[in-house]
Amino acid sequence: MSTSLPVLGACPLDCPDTCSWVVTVRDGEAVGLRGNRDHPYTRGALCVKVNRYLEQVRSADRVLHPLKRVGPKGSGRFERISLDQALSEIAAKLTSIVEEHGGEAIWPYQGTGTLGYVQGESGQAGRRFWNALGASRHDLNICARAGNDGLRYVNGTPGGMDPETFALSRLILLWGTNTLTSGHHLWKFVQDARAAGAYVVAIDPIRTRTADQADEHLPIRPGTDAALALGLLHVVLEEGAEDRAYIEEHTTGWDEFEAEIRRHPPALVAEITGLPEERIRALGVRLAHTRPTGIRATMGIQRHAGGGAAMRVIACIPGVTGDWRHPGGGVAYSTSGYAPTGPDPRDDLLPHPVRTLTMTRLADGLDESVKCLWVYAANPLGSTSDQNRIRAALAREDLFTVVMEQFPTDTVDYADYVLPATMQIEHLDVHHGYGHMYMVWNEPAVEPPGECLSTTETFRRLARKMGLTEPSLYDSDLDLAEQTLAQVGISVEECRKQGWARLRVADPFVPFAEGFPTPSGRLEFVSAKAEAAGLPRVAGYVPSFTARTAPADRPHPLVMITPAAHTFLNTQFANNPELRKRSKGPRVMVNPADAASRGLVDGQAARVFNGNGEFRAYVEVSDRVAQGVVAAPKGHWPKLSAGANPNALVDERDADMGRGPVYHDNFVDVAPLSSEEQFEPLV
Ligand SMILES: Nc1nc2c(c(=O)[nH]1)N[C@H]1C(S)=C(S)[C@@H](COP(=O)(O)OP(=O)(O)OC[C@H]3O[C@@H](n4cnc5c(=O)[nH]c(N)nc54)[C@H](O)[C@@H]3O)O[C@H]1N2
Ligand SMILES: Nc1nc2c(c(=O)[nH]1)N[C@H]1C(S)=C(S)[C@@H](COP(=O)(O)OP(=O)(O)OC[C@H]3O[C@@H](n4cnc5c(=O)[nH]c(N)nc54)[C@H](O)[C@@H]3O)O[C@H]1N2
Ligand code: SF4
Ligand SMILES: [Mo]
Repeated sequence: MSTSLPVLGACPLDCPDTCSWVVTVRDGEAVGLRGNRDHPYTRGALCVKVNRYLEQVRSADRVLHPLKRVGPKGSGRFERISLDQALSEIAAKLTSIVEEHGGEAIWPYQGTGTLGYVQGESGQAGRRFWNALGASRHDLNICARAGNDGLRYVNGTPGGMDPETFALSRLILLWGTNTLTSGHHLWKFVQDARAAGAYVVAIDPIRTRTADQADEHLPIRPGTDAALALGLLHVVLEEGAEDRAYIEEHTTGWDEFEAEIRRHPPALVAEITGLPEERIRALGVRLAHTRPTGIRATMGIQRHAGGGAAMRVIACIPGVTGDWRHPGGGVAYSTSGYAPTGPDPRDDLLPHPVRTLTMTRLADGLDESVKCLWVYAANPLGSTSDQNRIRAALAREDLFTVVMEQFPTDTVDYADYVLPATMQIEHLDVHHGYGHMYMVWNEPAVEPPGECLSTTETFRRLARKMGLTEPSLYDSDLDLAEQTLAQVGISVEECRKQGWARLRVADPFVPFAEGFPTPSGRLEFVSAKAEAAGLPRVAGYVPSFTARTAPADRPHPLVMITPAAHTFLNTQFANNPELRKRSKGPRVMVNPADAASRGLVDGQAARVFNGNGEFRAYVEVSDRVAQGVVAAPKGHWPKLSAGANPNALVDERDADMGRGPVYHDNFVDVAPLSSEEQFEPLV
């Protein structure tokens, strides 16, 4: 009789929750996957997506062998070649590119497919190899950068509340975040708070499933959150509820910030945000008199031209109310500020200083100076802005493109070589959740199928092929995990045995009890660093592109938001038949009035378009979006959706900070499809 073995692992996906999971292995095969009940934050539940992770692992679609292009770029026509041939030919090509054009002609385009310290984003896997070649630096700013920067100007770190302390909050603002879709484990703590009498408010242009569960929903006009924050603080001042002692002891720049608040009375803020003045006042009064108030704001809020400024002003709220004094008070954006930095990237290996290329600016960046695009754990043709221009750039015959992938994505179709990548149960890694305070271990549970290689193993083998002798390029996965854990004083034994380990912080954790890691050591309402970066000195309202464009100047009348899809994780799982079915296909949510004026009815196929391009989607007529706003979830693969997804419409334009993307800040329009244009019904 065969025996079953439980193996502890971690969900690798770009999700704040980083679940600890248990794989059941029988006869060398993974036969079960469930959440680890012992994990204090995720407590045994996975999610609708990852419950199907093993289907993905076993999918007939998986890339299991190296592929070499035989058709034109974009055709997705390949021949299978041996691993040795693939690595030899790629190594030779890399060598010749470096010799002829210099290392900077290489763009190592790493994405968020896995967040691991060993194999993925958190540890900048591969960077030592790229440094040894003198490759261009890749700025992975696609997700959270504008918000991180906004928070840093105020608090000195993007780190804030420990999300577990929301159980202690008495007012909870879920601000530009769709908790029940994009990191649902927080909900238990929200429920605990509620059981103790907390009031929960969702601030979101869309009435999401999270907003449905809140006590109150404020359908704010997109890109106007900083104005709302100032308006709420205006009411706090009217109520005389600012914490003068806290302001005095722990903040700088109050006089200037106070003046900024005074310029935003609720009547004006009602005009800017489209929210009724009475509701702004009522929430302001609650905020004034409820301690602790916990604000959960995540990445949705900062995918705008004024998104960095929005997070900056929101970060100032607890400085005024003194909420940082209390567990359960403050702002929680990401806990990545407390995480280890990961293995030393060995920038000393660089032969000379190199340029930085920006992830959000792929179409612009892929000029003639780039001779090699190396894509790993990323699917830019599905996830990056201005899809049509990326497609054109990837079609360039003299661009040498290598894609390390698990699945035949749209991006893979443009590769010269495809290298098969392992999935999480097949390699070792260690993780940190950006929505909790734990390190999570991932033990390999099964052997890689076919000729799949992990990220680290691929780069070790290439380094050997290229004759590189630097010893740190050959560090083992276990070494890299140990280097990471050592930074936070945790042993491999502890993390591995239990599957997780809490960061060495107090419980409950009150982050700024000892002061702020800013230049002044205080919370900075006014920032010299911001000023030096060409930003406003005082935290304030910067309208998004759509919010600041007068109706007469709008190229198209509707504002498009492209939020997280419940059934996918970015573009991962969008090729899973069941999840695709549950997603109800590519769709666009349109307000009844906007639908009526365009002759659109529920369920009909339509084109959504602007000057950048178009995509096709089924219309969902719903008052969950206000008139003038449409919502189209991210993640569908273009090639499974009539050739494009919402990113065909998203401008390659910078947010106000960190060159972040502007996924929720574009004008579009929607029109019915003619009968000849109908696209394939869903599987
Ligand atoms: N199921 C699922 N979970 C995911 C992901 C996924 O694709 N699917 N993606 C993961 C990743 S990569 C990330 S970064 C996180 C992102 O998670 P979230 O931060 O939740 O990101 P979004 O879904 O982009 O936006 C959240 C909410 O912000 C709202 N929003 C948009 N613009 C504005 C605005 O101007 N003001 C306000 N107040 N709200 C606004 C949107 O309507 C949306 O409901 O989630 C992770 N979790
Ligand atoms: N319209 C719109 N677009 C968005 C967003 C939005 O809100 N709206 N959100 C943005 C955000 S927050 C993010 S983080 C980005 C994400 O953008 P990307 O970083 O491009 O992430 P994915 O689209 O998930 O593609 C990841 C790919 O990596 C592969 N992969 C997974 N694990 C591994 C591995 O271990 N090794 C290798 N080699 N490959 C692996 C997966 O199969 C998948 O194809 O998308 C952004 N795109
Ligand atoms: S995607 Fe998030 S909620 Fe789902 S299993 Fe992974 S970490 Fe957990
Ligand atoms: Mo993200």
